[in-house]
Amino acid sequence: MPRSRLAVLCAALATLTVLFTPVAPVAHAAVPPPPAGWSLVWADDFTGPAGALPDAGNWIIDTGHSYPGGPANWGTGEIQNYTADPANVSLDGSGNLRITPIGGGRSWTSARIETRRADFKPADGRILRIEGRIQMPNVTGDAALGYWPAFWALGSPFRGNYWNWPGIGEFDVMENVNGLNSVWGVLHCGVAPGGPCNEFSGLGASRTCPGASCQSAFHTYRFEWDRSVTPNQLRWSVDGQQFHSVSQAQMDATTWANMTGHAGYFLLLNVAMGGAFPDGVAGFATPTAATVSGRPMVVDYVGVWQSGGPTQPGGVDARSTIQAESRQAQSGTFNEPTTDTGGGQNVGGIGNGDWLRFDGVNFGSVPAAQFRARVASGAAAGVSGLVQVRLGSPTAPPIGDFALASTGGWQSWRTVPANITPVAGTHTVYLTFSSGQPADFVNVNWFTFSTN
Ligand SMILES: [Ca+2]
Ligand SMILES: [Ca+2]
Repeated sequence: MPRSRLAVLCAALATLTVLFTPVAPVAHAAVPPPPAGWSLVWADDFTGPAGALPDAGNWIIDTGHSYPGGPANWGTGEIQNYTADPANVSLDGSGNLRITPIGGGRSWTSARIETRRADFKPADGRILRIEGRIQMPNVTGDAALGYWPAFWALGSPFRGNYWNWPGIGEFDVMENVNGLNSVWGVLHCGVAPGGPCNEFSGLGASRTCPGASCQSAFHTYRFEWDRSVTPNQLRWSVDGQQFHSVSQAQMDATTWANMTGHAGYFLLLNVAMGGAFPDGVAGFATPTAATVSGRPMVVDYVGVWQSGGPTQPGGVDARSTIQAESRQAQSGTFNEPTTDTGGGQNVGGIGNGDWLRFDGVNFGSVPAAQFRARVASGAAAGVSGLVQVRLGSPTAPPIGDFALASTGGWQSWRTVPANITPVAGTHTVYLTFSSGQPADFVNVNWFTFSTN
């Protein structure tokens, strides 16, 4: 629920005379492949027949004037009735989604959709990129009064609660009102009114679209949540040009944790009509009798990517779940089926002097200081040993270890943590096993590393 904001800036922008050369927008582009070292998390290219609703496997269509039991008028004062009518929301048959407000006076319909997935969040030490290629409704001046297109994200705890905004967090990747040639990027957090995000305005910035106007052409709107730097950072850009950022250091730890510590975010696309933001910028109630019907927001694709992953063939992300049986080399062990959650195999037959080798384990630029392994043991009473992590050689000094005795059975699994000497970059990792007695003492299903 984007809110009114940045009144001074808005007033200045509202009086700008905008000059631009119309450029025929490219109608359709494929979802970009991941940059080198990145991976695709999720995307929708909006491919399908003209008139079809967006893929129900990806999207929930919100209808009416509020969530069930949620704030009236979606919490923003917007006046439209959202529908699931293809006239308001449908594919165009050329690889785009169209969200189209229809109406006049104070009676309007439009559409709002949100992703079923609500877990968009960067892994520890990684960057999450949320991006959409969008042409705003192609309408300006008095005819555009009240148009409020948006591409944004809400923290997953909002779904089903509807009264915990803004603590759960809101990232406005792209917002625009009244047909102005400007994109707003805004963070909402903390408490309202006031708080560390200066609600109800939020922490925002805006700029004109590069080249052709926001209304006359597609532009690429991007938000990044960067957990690879300390302090963490949020960044907004249009066509690759950054225009806003917020640092973790700008707010207290509790506010940041409430905004980022949950399961992640879901994404929304909508075109509202009227409400606090367009009214505040216009200085009067919108829409008006001059507002025209039927100008769609056109969305070519929405995609989510994450940085990290293997940096060499056969390598692996240190922060992923690394299966023990995927080792490139070993000594003294065997693979066997496991009944642990997720199935697959574990490594068994592990005793003193055995080892497993993993090539190209990428820890990234932020050092990992924690090791966790999924282990089980059916060793006899009094039998125990050490699970050790070493870099580069099975005889290098261990960077961390933990001791294990019987867990109650060779398929009785538990996840055991250990501190390690912080490590960054890409390494060959050895798990080595040490015991003062000859009997096997541990099975390993998987392991992983994290910052702390
Ligand atoms: Ca497309
Ligand atoms: Ca396994």
